[in-house]
Amino acid sequence: MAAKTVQYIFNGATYTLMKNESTGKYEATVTAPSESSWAQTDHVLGGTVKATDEAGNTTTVDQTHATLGSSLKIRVKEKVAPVISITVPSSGAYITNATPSIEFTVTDSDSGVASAKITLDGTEITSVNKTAVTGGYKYTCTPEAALKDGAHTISVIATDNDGNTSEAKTSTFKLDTVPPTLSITAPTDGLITNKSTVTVTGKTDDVTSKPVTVTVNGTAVTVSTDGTFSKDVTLKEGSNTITIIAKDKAGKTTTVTRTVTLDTAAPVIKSITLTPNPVDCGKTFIISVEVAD
Ligand SMILES: [Ca+2]
Ligand SMILES: [Ca+2]
Ligand SMILES: [Ca+2]
Repeated sequence: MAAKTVQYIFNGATYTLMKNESTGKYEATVTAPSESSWAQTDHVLGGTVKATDEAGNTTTVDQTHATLGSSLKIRVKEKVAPVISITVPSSGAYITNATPSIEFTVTDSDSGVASAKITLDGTEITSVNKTAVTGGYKYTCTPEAALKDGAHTISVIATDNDGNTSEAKTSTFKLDTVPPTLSITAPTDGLITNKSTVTVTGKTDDVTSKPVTVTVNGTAVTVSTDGTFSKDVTLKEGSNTITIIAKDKAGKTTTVTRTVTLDTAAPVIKSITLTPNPVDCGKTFIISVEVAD
């Protein structure tokens, strides 16, 4: 006797199987769900097969069946790799800490993140903290040894629970722990002048993060490609402090100050005394002058 109907109930749909005359088996073509089965019990989807004969007798087998149940379990895998975002240090950043915090996130919208691996300049960082965020994890770590000044590259790859591995995501940043050089060629410190304008000239440089910006008393000045600069400063009568600050792209600064005194008032001769007066021929007398300035 042949079965009258054979049905497959799977993922909320019922399929009627057709008899393959060459094999005698009942078959149907079934489209797998659009989502991974990772979140299901044992990471698989089950199903039910129901066979009915002409007399109306029905046999039902589902995934709990002792011998056939395991044959009904199917693993459904998605194909989209996890998404990686390196947040700190961001690509192109200039930093001043030789053991910086590194942060990145890995998310996967379906099967979920299984693992992530970070390398710094090609060497894996093995001590990484992980906290859950929506759709994945945030990872934090620090370099295992202090970094040298210059460029460094972080690379992260990740794999989801369905075995999809991302392309490597990289971030290249620069460490700069050394402030810029700054030499002031004029004016000399302590200069006293009767000219109300003094020209500040100097030169700056930085090993890691040129170009350097320079301010004179808070005003930005133009720095040539060779690092030289020149800026006229108007002096007030009396003592003037000129502050020159050089700053590299990492934010490291070097400050030089110059004190310049402007004195435009000529001395005043207030009194002149000749003593004794009259004086005897051939004898000495003293001249005494009172000057104010
Ligand atoms: Ca995925
Ligand atoms: Ca620097
Ligand atoms: Ca004077």
